[in-house]
Amino acid sequence: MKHWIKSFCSFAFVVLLVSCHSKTEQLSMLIGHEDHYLQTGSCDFFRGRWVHDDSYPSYNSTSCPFIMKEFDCQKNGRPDTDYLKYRWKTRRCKLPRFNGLDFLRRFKGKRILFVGESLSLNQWKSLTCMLHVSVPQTNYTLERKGALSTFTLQEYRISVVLSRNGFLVDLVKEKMGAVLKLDSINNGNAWRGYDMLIFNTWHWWLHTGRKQPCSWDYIQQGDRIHKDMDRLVAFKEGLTTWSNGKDWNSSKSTTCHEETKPLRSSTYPKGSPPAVAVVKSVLKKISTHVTLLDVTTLSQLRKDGHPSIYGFGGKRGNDCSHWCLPGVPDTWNQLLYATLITP
Ligand SMILES: *[C@@H]1O[C@H](CO)[C@@H](O)[C@H](O)[C@H]1NC(C)=O
Ligand SMILES: *[C@@H]1O[C@H](CO)[C@@H](O)[C@H](O)[C@H]1NC(C)=O
Ligand SMILES: CC(=O)N[C@H]1CO[C@H](CO)[C@@H](O)[C@@H]1O
Repeated sequence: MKHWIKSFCSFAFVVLLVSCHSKTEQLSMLIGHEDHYLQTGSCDFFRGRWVHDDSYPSYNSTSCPFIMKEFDCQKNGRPDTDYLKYRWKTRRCKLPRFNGLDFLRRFKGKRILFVGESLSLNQWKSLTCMLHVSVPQTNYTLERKGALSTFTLQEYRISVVLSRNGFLVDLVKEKMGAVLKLDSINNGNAWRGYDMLIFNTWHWWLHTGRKQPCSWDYIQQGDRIHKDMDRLVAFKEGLTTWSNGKDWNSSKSTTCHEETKPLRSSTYPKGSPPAVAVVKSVLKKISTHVTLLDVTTLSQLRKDGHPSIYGFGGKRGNDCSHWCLPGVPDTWNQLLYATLITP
């Protein structure tokens, strides 16, 4: 267990592929076209810096009854609180503050699906908490069926759903073992019928076969079966399959421990993980309503935002992959909201 967590930490790069697609004209207009993916309107929401703001956090974890233990760093005994008080400040333009009530009114009747691994869980949980605290008197339901978790606010007929899926492309159990099929995406059938899809994949691609219970033993590329291959190449291929199939996409990453302050700069000294370039190159080739929520850099700057020893598993865990809530994923959702409401 300990060993697994360690490798998890050293592979802390993650690409949060966020893409939105929708059946409705209103949403497609909001989301725009392919050349839109790096910038929204004239404002690039993804460049800026973190500034101290005493009006943050925008909610207290105690007011979100369904927050998960692994993200509730304050409850888990994290002694410092400064990390809660940062706001993402964009260059040259104003980023709208997240307004849960406005979100619920605009997207009344919509079904929103997050697809991905545990960072999707982190973002999904953040969004459901942010929506709940904006209408605390409104009844909600939360149910889990297999890999699907659904948060519903009946009054607004809105569902925010999480589908746990590490690779997007298919992972199939065969006689020889679990095969990751770079060319196959039957998974995608389950994504139909949603109004908005938000994808996130990457860090599972870095794990080797036996380390993870839900990982692969072989990778299949066309007719060829590989015991292993260059992960970035595999990632690109899987992503291309996904981009040919349905709708999606964005990015995000990290490393931590005893970090209580963000980096003050607006760029990350070590640059972006190579997966980001892969995502951008795949995205360039696609033409539907996909927006990249390019949150990699802004998250890399927040080395203070991880649970470290105040997450799942406590001192033995040292989680440098996920994020405390309230925290950085709230900003991803603020950016999602800003992207959706900006013409
Ligand atoms: C959250 O609320 C609890 C209980 O009201 C309070 O003790 C705690 O200080 C609050 N945390 C923050 C960060 O404001
Ligand atoms: C919320 O649920 C409770 C218990 O099921 C019910 O009594 C109440 O009327 C509901 N409130 C609203 C606003 O629907
Ligand atoms: C899987 C998926 O939706 N891929 C989409 C990615 O975006 C490209 C461009 O929008 C679409 O063509 C794909 O359908």
